[in-house]
Amino acid sequence: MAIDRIDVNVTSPGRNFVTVKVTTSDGIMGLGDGTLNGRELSVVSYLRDHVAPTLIGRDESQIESIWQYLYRSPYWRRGPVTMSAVSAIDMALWDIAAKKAGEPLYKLLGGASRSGLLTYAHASGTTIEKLNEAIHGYVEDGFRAVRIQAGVPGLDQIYGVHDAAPGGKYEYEPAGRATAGAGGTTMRPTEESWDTAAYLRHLPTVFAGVRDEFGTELRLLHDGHHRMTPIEAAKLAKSLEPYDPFWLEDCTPGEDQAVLRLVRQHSVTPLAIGEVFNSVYDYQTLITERLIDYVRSSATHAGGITGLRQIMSFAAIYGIRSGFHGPTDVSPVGMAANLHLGLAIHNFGIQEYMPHSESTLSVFRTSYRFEDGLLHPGDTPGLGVELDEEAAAKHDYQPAYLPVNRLRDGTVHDW
Ligand code: KDG
Ligand code: MG
Repeated sequence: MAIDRIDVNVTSPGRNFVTVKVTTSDGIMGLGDGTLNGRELSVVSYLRDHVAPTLIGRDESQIESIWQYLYRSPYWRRGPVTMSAVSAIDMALWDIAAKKAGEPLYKLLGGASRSGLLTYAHASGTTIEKLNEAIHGYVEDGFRAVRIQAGVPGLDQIYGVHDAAPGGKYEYEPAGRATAGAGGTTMRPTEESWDTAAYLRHLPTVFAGVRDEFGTELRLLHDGHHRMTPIEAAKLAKSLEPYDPFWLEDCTPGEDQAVLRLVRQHSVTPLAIGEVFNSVYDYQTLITERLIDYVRSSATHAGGITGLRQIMSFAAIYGIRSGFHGPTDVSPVGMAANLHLGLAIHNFGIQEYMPHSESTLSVFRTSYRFEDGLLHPGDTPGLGVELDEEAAAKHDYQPAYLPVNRLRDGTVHDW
């Protein structure tokens, strides 16, 4: 059998998603997620103009061969746009293979290594009290791990910090949508203020406040969002040690792998990095020198199931575990791909889970489930996600950009 059609769906039920639909000559359909937050249309063009025409007529069961073809054929290897497109096709081909086998995808990846995936939620609050309120909501829902982000006195809006909606849930999407102005649509990433010194002083008090309220058992994670210099990151990692963090994520910009040596020299706080990475080569120094403890990539940005499995096999040799990226800009299709792989690999660590909005879940129907702090991909053949195209068509694409921290004391100060 062969690939007969490749369609690219763009929909915006609350936020933008790019989904590939591959249809085979015997009528089986597979879905793949190629959503790249803030750069969605680049991936759409890449898929429609440069990938789809080259794959029609190929044997859809040759997943590894097609992955290598898409990786090598552009000449320009890697990069987020290319790899998001590769990811989408790869996931769709695995979805098809599992549907043809009549099995949930994890069974084709070696079968379940565990009964469910330890999961962490996103809790945040502008104050420690509000943060604790949000954490209580997640603990009541059964979460055994939470990522904690809090406001810093003296700073206004902080990336990833938002007070929970009534009921304790966090539905914050940091990408700002375009606003219509007199001259048309205004769209540019906003430049926000930041002050690392204030943050470094405040964060240990946040951890102390949460530990006071919840004790020692709850796993606490924190995301530094690439904002620190190496020595600042080392200082933070060391100052959090008394509160036993599960991990400190993106403490420095990930592209400079060697600086993690300095953080490691000063602290035993576990480190996680990689949500902006897209290939195993981005991890070469980090993994071989054991500079991280958790791989943060997702199937959506790191080359699908095939690319992410490559990274995790490499990491396994060095005792490094997974912590796959699962914010709302990874679509339910990408989330399902993460879950199937996570259930199968033996070096699984934890899975991030920021549940999608009702609007998103009315477009994407999922079979994965959350019970007692654990996620499971479900047992529907394939990835277990359906795209309701009629519902998707009701949500037109809306440009949206993530903000950037650049300003300090009213002037540009890049980190
Ligand atoms: O698109 C950006 C988000 O994916 C990112 O802000 C989420 O840092 C993030 C996380 O750890 O989930
Ligand atoms: Mg992150």
